[in-house]
Order: sequence, then C-alpha cells, then structure tokens
Amino acid sequence: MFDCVALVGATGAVGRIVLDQLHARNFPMRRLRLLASARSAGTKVRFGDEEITVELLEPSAFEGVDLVIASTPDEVSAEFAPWAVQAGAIVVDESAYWRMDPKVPLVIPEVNPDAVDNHQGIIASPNCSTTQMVVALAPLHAAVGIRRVIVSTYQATSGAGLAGNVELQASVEASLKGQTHTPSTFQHPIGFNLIPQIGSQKYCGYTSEEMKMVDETRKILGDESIAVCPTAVRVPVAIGHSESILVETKQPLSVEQARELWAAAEGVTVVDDLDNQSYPMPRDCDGSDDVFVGRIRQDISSDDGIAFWCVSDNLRKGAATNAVQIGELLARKSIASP
Ligand code: 2RA
Repeated sequence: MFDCVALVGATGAVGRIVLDQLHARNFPMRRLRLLASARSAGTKVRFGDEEITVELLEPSAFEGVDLVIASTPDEVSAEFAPWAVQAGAIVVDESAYWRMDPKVPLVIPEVNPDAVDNHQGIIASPNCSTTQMVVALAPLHAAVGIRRVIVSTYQATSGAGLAGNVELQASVEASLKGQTHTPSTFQHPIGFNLIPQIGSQKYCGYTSEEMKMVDETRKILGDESIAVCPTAVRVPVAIGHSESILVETKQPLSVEQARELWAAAEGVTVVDDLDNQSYPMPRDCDGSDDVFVGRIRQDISSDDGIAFWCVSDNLRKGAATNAVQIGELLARKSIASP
C-alpha cells in the first residue's frame, strides 16, 4: 500500500485514463496528488467522489510521495524524474526518455515482472506499439525462441495525444466538405489517408517509432539477437493500434501450438474465426486492457513462420494500464525506493 501517489500529466489523453484506472482498480494507495505544469496547475480534476486540485510540478512537490506515475513529454520527464527520485519516490514513467537507459528497467508486468527488482528509482513503461507486440510475442519466445519479426503497424491518431484525435476529426470533416485541412500534428492530412511516418528519421531510413520497436523489444525480452524489421503507419482510427506481424521461430511452431500458448497467456485474448468473420478490430478493443490476436496462420512462404494480427487499445495496455500494473506489481512485491 502506498501512502501517497502522485500522477504527473493527469489532464493529457493517457493521464485521464490513468486516473480512471487508479479508481476502477482500487489502486493500493491512501492519497492521490496531481501535478502538472503552470498551465494546468490550479485546475480541479474529479477522482471518484473527490475533486483534486492540480498542483505545480516543481522539485518540492515530491516531498512525502512514494510513487509517481507520469505521462509527459520526454523533456518534462528528463527534468522532473530526478527531483522525484531525490525526494525518495519511485517513478513509473511513460515517456521515451528513460527507456533505453541501462539503469532503468523497461517493464511489462506479464512479460518481465522481475526486472523491477533492481530498479534505481525510475521504471519505464514501453512504447504502445512495442507493448502489444511484446505481450503477444513473449509466450512464443519462451516456448520456441524467436529469430526474426517483421511488423507493420496501423497506429491510431490518439497515439499523438488529444491533439491527434482533434486533427482526425477536423481532417475527416474537411474532406467530407471537399475542403483541405492543414495538418499541424501529423505530417499530412490524416482524414481518408495513411501516413507511413511516425516520428522522425532515426536510423538507416527507419523512424524513431520504428526503432523503438527494435530496441525496446530486445530489452524487454532480454535477447539482443532478435531481429525486428518494422514499418509504422498512422491510420485514421481514433483509438486502437493494429499490427500485422510475421514471426520466424527457432524451433517449429504450429498454428495450434501458437493458439494454445496465447490462450494460456496472461493479458492475451484470441479472437480467431475467419469463417465467421471474427478477428480483432480497433472498434472492438477500444476500452479493453487486453492484447487481442487473430488471423493466426502459418507463413506459406517459409517453413518456420507464423503470421498474425494484433490489436490493443493504445491508451490502455499501450500506456495507462501498463503503468498502473507496474505500480500494482511494486505494491505486491512491497518494493520501495532504493
Ligand atoms: C504514437 N507510439 O502512436 C506513439 C505514441 N507513443 O504516436
């Protein structure tokens, strides 16, 4: 049980869901404080029957805080996380800033829960596109070993925050009226379009979003030999990232075995009945905490591959839920600040 939990970024797209989750899951805490920049400080936010006033994010704000859950831009996290650790809090951070720091565990509770044991104050939650893929890959990797992954993502506009969904609506409405909406969040109009760029150029023609899928997957699964070839695409869907994944395994894996492994895996739901038009779709996964897999089939172009389709609510398991689950894991393990 935590005496005091602070949520940083409560008014953002993910922060609002963290707030809902803390309440709905009866998170083990006695008191919740909300911290934000000067722009949001002073606003009142509802938490169950309470109204909590957002306080200013500053170094002294972390006195008496045991656990911080944070959903902020990278540069905000870079600045405040050391203040919180200095004050004796554990930070569960959803930004990308700390994820690849060797001193920072990168954790999906269903996959690598023991990674939290050696934290040094900061624990990172992975990128949304990585999280759902790794939840699906982990049981296969444990059973037969994964050699290579080829993944194409179909990522919802809410991955870019509240502004992404505002832009989706404006862009669709403009298109329906035969007008052009000038984008400000995305590189191109997103209404009735697909944009094969998420993030900026990072390595050999791959974007920052794509390289997160390479680097974070290896770190979470603890295996630098796994080859990942990603293509990340923004699609005109508000909530729910989808991924087409082809996985090559070290030992043979049948469709039946894969289905059994997923059926037994925590946090995975199999929806796979093509004859009855049953497979995961973003509309059906919106608001759910699981990772959904379907369209499971043998790779007909090689002997050692399985192809599947994977969908998850990017704001929940991809962000808010995973961070809250890390907090619950710390509480279960009674892990305190170092
Ligand atoms: C996106 N994955 O969808 C990013 C958010 N972290 O834009």
